[in-house]
Amino acid sequence: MSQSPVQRAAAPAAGDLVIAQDFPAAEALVRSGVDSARVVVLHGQAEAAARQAAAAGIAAGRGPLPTRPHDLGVRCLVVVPTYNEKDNLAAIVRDVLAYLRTDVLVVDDGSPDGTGALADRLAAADPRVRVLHRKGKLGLGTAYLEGFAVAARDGYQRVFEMDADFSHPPWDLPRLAAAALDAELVIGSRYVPGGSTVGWDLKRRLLSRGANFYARTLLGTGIRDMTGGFRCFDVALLRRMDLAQVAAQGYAFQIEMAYRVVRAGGRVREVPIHFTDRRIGQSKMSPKIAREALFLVPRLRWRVRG
Ligand SMILES: Nc1nc2c(ncn2[C@@H]2O[C@H](COP(=O)(O)OP(=O)(O)OP(=O)(O)O)[C@@H](O)[C@H]2O)c(=O)[nH]1
Ligand SMILES: [Mg+2]
Repeated sequence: MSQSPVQRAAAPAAGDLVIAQDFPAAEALVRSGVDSARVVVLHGQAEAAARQAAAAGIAAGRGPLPTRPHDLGVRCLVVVPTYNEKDNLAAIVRDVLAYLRTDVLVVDDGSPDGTGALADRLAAADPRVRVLHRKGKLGLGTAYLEGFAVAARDGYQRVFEMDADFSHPPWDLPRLAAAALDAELVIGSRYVPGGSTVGWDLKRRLLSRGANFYARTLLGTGIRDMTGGFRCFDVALLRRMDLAQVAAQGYAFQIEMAYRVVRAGGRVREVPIHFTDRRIGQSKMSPKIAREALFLVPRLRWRVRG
C-alpha cells in the first residue's frame, strides 16, 4: 500500500542539521521538502552554540532545540486543551517553553487521569504556565474559545492552538509565530508542499482529505488544510469577531474558525508541517465529530457574513 508523501522513520541524525539564518529562510527550506525537525533557525543565535543545542535536543528526542526560546517580539499564549493527557503534558509544556518565548494555558476538562492536578503542579513551578479547569468534557471548541477570551482579556497579541499529544511538532511553533507577523491566521498545514501526515492509516487519511476537499469546495476559501488544529491567531482580529456565534466542536470548529477569519477579512497563511499521529494515550476521534463537520459546512455558507 502506498504511504503518505513523506514518511519519517526516525529522528534525523545531528549531522544532518540544516542552518537557516531566519524564519523566512527556514520556511523556504521546509517548503522545498527539508524536514523542519533538522532545521536550525539562527534568528540571532551564534551558529556554533545553536548547532550544539540542536544536536543535543535531537539526541534527547526533543528536536532541534534553540539555545534559548525564540522571541518574536509579540506576547504569545499557547492554548493546550487536555483530556487525559497525563503522560504527555509535562513534556509538551516543557518543549513549548523551550522553543518559543510564550505563556502556556492548559485547558483541562476534569480529566479522570489527573491531568488537571499535574497542570496545577506545572503552573506552580513556572509563572509562564497557567491552567483553566472546567467541569467535565465540554469539547475542544469551547476549550479554545475560553483560551481566546483569556488571550484577549490579558493583552496577548498572538494565541496558538496546539494539541497535547505531540502531533504538532513544538519546534514548528516559532515558524508559525514568525509567519503570523503578517497574517491574521497561520495554519500549520499538512496539505501544502512540504507538509504531510505521518503514521495515519488509509481510513484516517481519506477521512481528513475528504473533509478538507468538501469544506474547501463548499466554502471556497482556497485553504488547503481547513481542519488542521495547529494554528496561530492574531488576537486583535479575534477581538473584532463575534465568537459567541461559534458553535462547532471537533474538526468543524477548525473549519468554522478558518471560514470566519476569511469572512472577517483576515489574511490566512499556511505553513507546512509534518503532522504525526499521537505518541501516547487514547484517540478521541469519533463518527460524531465527522458528522458534525458534514452538516455544519453547508450551514456556514449562509450563516456567516463578512
Ligand atoms: N479540554 C478539552 N480537551 C480536549 C477535549 N477533547 C480532546 N481534547 C484535547 O484536544 C487535543 C486534540 O485531541 P485528540 O484526541 O488528540 O484528537 P485527534 O488529534 O483528532 O485524535 P487522536 O490524536 O487520534 O487522538 C488533545 O490535546 C486532547 O487532549 C475536550 O473535550 N476538552
Ligand atoms: Mg491528536
